[in-house]
This record gives sequence, C-alpha cells and structure tokens, in this order.
Amino acid sequence: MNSSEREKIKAAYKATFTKKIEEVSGNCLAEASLLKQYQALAEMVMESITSQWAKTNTLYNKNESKQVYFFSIEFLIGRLMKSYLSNLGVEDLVQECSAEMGLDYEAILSQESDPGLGNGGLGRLMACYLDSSSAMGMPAHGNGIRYKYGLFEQRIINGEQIEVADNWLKNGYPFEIRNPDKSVIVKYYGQIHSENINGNLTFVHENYEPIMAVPYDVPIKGYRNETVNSLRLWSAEPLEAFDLPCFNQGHFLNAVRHKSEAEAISQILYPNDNGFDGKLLRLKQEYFFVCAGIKRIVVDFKRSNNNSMDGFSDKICIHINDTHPALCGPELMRVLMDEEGLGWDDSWKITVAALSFTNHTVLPEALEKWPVDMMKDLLPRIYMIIEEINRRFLLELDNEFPYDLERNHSLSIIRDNYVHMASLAIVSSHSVNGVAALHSKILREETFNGYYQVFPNRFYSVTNGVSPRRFLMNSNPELKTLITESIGSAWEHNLFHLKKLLNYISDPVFYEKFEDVKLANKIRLANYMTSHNNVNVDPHSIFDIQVKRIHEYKRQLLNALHVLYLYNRLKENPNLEMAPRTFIFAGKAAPGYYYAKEVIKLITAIAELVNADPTLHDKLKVVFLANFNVSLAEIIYPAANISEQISTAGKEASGTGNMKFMMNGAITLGTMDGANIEILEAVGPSNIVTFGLSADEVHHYQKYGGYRSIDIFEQDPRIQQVLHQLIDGTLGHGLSFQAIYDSLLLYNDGYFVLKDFSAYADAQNQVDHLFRNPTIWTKMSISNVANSGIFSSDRSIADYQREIWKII
Ligand code: 7GP
Repeated sequence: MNSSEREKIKAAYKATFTKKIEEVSGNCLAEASLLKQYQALAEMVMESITSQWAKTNTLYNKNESKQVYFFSIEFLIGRLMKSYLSNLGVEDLVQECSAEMGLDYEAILSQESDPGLGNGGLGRLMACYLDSSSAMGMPAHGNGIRYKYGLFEQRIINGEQIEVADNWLKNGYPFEIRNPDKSVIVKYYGQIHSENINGNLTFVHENYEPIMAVPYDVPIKGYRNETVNSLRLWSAEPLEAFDLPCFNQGHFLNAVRHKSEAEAISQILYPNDNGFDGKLLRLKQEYFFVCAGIKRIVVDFKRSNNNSMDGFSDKICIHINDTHPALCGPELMRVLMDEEGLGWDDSWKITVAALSFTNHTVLPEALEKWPVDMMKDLLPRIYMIIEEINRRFLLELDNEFPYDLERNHSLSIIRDNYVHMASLAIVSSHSVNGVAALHSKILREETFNGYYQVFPNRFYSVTNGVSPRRFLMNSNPELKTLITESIGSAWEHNLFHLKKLLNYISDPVFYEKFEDVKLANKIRLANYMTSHNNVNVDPHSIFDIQVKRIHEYKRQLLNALHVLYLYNRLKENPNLEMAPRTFIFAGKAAPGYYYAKEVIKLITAIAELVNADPTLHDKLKVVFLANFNVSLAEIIYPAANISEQISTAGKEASGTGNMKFMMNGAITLGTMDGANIEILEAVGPSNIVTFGLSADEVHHYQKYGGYRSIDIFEQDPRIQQVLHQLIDGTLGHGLSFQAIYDSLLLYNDGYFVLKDFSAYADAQNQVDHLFRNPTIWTKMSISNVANSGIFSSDRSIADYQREIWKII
C-alpha cells in the first residue's frame, strides 16, 4: 500500500471511530471516557470480524471438513482486543491513528476486563489451542461455561491473600454474541421409566427440573487469515424467570428462588487448581455444558447431513479436556439411543470413535470421583448408561482376564460406591494422552497402567504448547521487531524458523540489541513493581521469577527458603560477591488451601524483612505481585532472566509457563519434570540449569515410605538456621510458620523440599556465575528463544491433528 492509500485508510478509520464514539456514548470524542473509547473500538473490531465469521460458519455447515470440539470447564482466554487487532493486521494502524487523535492506545486497551474463566494451566492451554487452530485455518471450537464470576481477584493485605469477587461482566462484554435461539434445555433429577413404544424399549424422563442453557459465542479469529472459529460459553437461566402462580399469591421470595437456583449453575468458577472438592453444584456444571454442547453439535450435524447421523464420527471430534467433561460419553450415548433411536452397539461405536481424552495431572487429589447416590439422583438416565457401559466393559475384561477379580475390580468405572471419571473417560474414548513425554509415561506405567494393559493402542503423548502470538509477538513487541529485522517474518507463521537466530549467536550488534530489549522489558516490570508494590528494584539485577498457582508440589517454598538462606549469607558477609537479584513471585492460592496461603504469607514476610534491610546494599529484593492473571503474565514473561520451574519431579504434568519464559529468552532453572525435560532436549544442557531428584528417585522414595527429612536437617546447618527462622519470630514481626515447619520435619517433607535444597542452592550459585559473564548469559538467552519453536501450540495442534483426530 502506498502512503496516500494509507492516509486514506487512516482518515476513514478516524471518521468511523469518531462516529462510533457518538453512537456508544452520546458524546463527542473529546468528552468520551476511556471506557467508551474502548467500547467503540470493540464494536468496530466485531464489525470487521463478523462477516468472516459468518463465512467460516457457512463453509463449516457444508460438512466437508472434520470439526473438533474442545469441551473444557475452563477457558482462560485473557484480554482479546490486542489479539483481534493484530490478527486482523490493523494494530499499527489503530495505534498510529490513536496517537494522532491524541488518544492513549494502551490506556484504551487496559479498559478491557480480563476474563478469568479458568484457574491456570488447563484453562490457558485451551485458549492457546483455540488460537492456534484458527491460526492454522483448522475447524476447532470450544464449549465451556460463561461464569458470571471468574476466578477471584487476589489482593494482598497485611501480607495475606484476600479474595474479591471478579465481576468481569460489570460493563458488559463486547466480544460475545448471545444466541438464545440456540438454547438447550438441560434436565436434572426426576425419574426414568421405560415404555414399550411400537415394540421398542424407550426411556422416558419424568418430573425433571429443567434449566435453560443459553449460548454466548465469542469469535476466535485466526492470525492474518480468513478463519474465525467459535468459543461457545453456556449460561444457565431459568425456563421462566418467575414462578407466576407463586408470585401472584404474594410469595415473592419463593417465586424468585427457582431463578437464582438456576442461575447458580453458571455463577462461579470453582477456584481449585489440581484439586477436586466433590460439590453437587460442580457436578451440575459438568453436565450442564456437556449436555448443551452435545445437543447443538448433533442438531447442527444433522441439519447439514440430510437429517441423518450417518458418518457422525468421521466428521466430528469431541475432545475432552481432563475429566470434567467426561459425561460427554454417556450423554452422547443417551442422545444417540433415546433421541436418535440407534441401538447400543452402533451408538457405542460412534461414541468411542468421536471421543478423545487428555489428562492434565497425576495428583491423586485431583482425580474426580462422584458418589453413586449423587450421580443417580441428579442424572438418573446418565447413571443408568454409565452402569451399562461399565457392565459391558467388565464382561470384556472377564473374557480377556478370566478370574482376575482383583484387576477387574480395580478397573471398574463404578467402584467402592463412586463413579470414577478418568475410568469413564478412558473406556469411552479412542485415545488418551498425557501432556509431556514424562507425564504420558507415568500415565502408562503407573496412574492408568491397568487400562494401558487393556488398551495399549489407545495411549498417546502430545507435548503442550503455547501461543507465540500472545506470548511473544503481542506481549514482547520489541523482541518481535528485532527478530523480524534479523531473520525476516517467516517465523510469524512457523515458529521453527526462530532457529535462524542461531546465526546471530556471536554477532555483537545483535547481542547489544537483544540485551536492550530485555532491559526495556525489565524496566517496564520494575516500574510496575514500583507503582504496585512500592518497591524499587534495580533493572540490572537478575530477575528471577516464579509465577504460577501456589501449590505444595510446585514448591514455591523451596524458592522462599533459599531466599532466606541467601539473606543469611549476605548478613554474615555483606561483601559476598554476587550479582544483585530480584526474586519475583506471583500466584493465587485456592481459598480453602491453608498451607498455600501460609506460603504466600511467608513470601511476603521474607520480602518485608529483606527489602527493608539497608545493610544488603540492594543486592537482594523480593517482590510478591498480587493478582497473577493473563494480563499480568504478559508483562512478566518478557522481563525474566530466570524461569523457576522447580516442582517435585513427576508431579508437574507439563507446565506451560516454562515455555512462555523460554520463548522470551529466560533461562530455565528447573527439575527434571514435565516439559522441562523437553526444554533441556531443545536447548541443550549448556543453556539450562537443572538440579534435584529425578522422577524415578522420587517414585522410589515414595514407594518405600518417603525419606527421613530430620537426617538432612541434622546434617545441614544452613537448613537448621532457615527453619528456626520460620518459628523464632524473625519474620513478620514475630510470626510463626509452624505448619510449614511441621510439614517439613514432623510430617517428613512429602514434596522433598529439604532433600532437594542443597542441589537447588548449588544450581542457584551456578546461575549467579553464569549471569556474571554477560556474553555467556546472552548467548544462552538467545539460544532459548531460537530453540523455542517446538513449544508453539501450532506444533501441538498439528500433533493432535495427525495422531489423535486423524485429520491429516
Ligand atoms: C495443569 C498441569 O498442572 C500443568 O502441568 C499442565 O501444563 C497444564 O495442566 C496443561 O496441561 N493442570 C491443571 O491445570 C489442572 O487443574 C487438574 O489439572 C485437572
């Protein structure tokens, strides 16, 4: 485009924007608030997406290509405006025009609320997979819940986590379209009776409680292409807002009771990451979006297939993201048999062929199991079908392993009065996969070994990936520019091209620019810390960052204890030679997870002690950033030097933060766990620092009852000093962290914090030495960016297409 054409487009943009402002606010541009400016821009964005969206849907309705539907109880999509603008290829234009109109582009964008419709890894992964599917022009959609309140907002008050409701919809949400004409009735409770209708046994559901599921669709626009897929979020509404007879009789509260009970289903996201709390409302949620989502898929499929279900599983993949949507199996069976009139065997064939299942954790406390009575009561027909699935499965087992009662019992979907959701998911899917090589191996050899012996060909592995658009191009625009200047723009469509950066690994000019970018990003984060935490940090210090949910297995505690140890060393020897360090933490604790909340309190208490001590001469700073969410993450990753990935080996299924850090040039300091192992393979041992027990060693100890943490305590004076400080009043003006102390000594340190302490301290020392040689450090950092191509979610989606959905 030449410059006069561009000027014309700019003028048109400015005129439309000005007009839009008037429409959305009734004010002229000069008087419109930032919120109205954002809303005007959002409307313009939606207008330019919707026709492409309609075209994509028309194409899909022809039923030519296979459609993938991700069912997930979480979609942690983050803010969308920037993605839309950049995917449309108009971000520069909007930025330039905004500046020329005297508007603050970044401030406008910050008006968007960050939808917290997920807890962490599992929900964010879905968002990356939708982004990649659209970028690759592949038909894939999401089905989830439109929670009225997303994950709580975290405030830190007096060093402790306080939860505040996340009312993300308070100003409306401009990127969704409500489609009440596509609503579905979901039935709970009641009784099932069978009738013989025209010689066919038919199941009739009576006295049920109906709830209306109303879809809100969010467009997922592909990067610089024509594809717009859909994220469908279901909202629960009562069939009739009021019980009118009740209302007329003056029983107002009773009349609205039904309304609020119905709405409760999509009211809140359960704030647990890697944990299961067995609440009835959660089971209602699980069935809610499964039932609604499946119904729409079947209706749409039949409409474009001459009202027939023939070929359903050749054209439809139903991918279940962990076990929360595992009712997809029995629900699809119900629809096929009770509504479409198919027999069991045909229905079962279709169901297994359509379903695939990804597991995201091996932590036993996260494995879902629902009491039989609860399931039977709430979902009587679904429970009947699960019983029948199980009965037939047990018969098969009995054929294959006759008289092996113990084995067959241990594999039963219903056992000890619970419905085991992972078992249900495995038996009703044609594929089961883990999210990194080690995790998939653990699934095969331990967690799901019994099923692996029965279905060896069902097990796969697909290593997770992250969206390079969100986590590199859009959140680190300076690095994006530098990369494109150096190697051209092919990497924007194929991240493996980043390898070309290795040609610059000894180029001093590139080095300097690369270091400048990192420094600029660190200054940006330092400014954020000054304004939000009132702590001034040196942007030249090592930014050593651990951001993720707070969980014992992720071992923020190991990091915190090491900081305290470093503090002790500096107090002992103020001239200690070390590069100044800023330890940065962020992450939410589940509201009911006492121990995790104690860890937050401990970190903030250490921060208080360290930051206030002038004798350290600014060599050490500690910051806990409140309210970690996708928006904050986007500022954090580009500014990191060190990426802390220090979970107990064998416990972190994959990790995805590790990949986001790597893409932005941080060096991983990690255990041999999850995808860290694959990061090591990708960058080579000289560009990563690893330490600690292996998964096999951890497994071995656990098998034989753990290890004796007291022995380590007794041998290591560093640990003695640090642990005493937890309870002797050094911290938080006399606080005592007795629960943490006891977990390490009295309860034998189940996550091997003390066992790995020494190796971790050595690794941290190694980091210090490496960082003090800037040439080596920058080389390592460039190597990390250059080798991060394999962790693009585009690669993961390609793997799923090939291995699991068999699309290509
Ligand atoms: C997480 C895993 O902990 C993390 O290692 C992985 O990278 C991520 O899923 C994506 O695969 N799991 C969860 O977020 C979770 O809640 C329980 O799992 C079902």
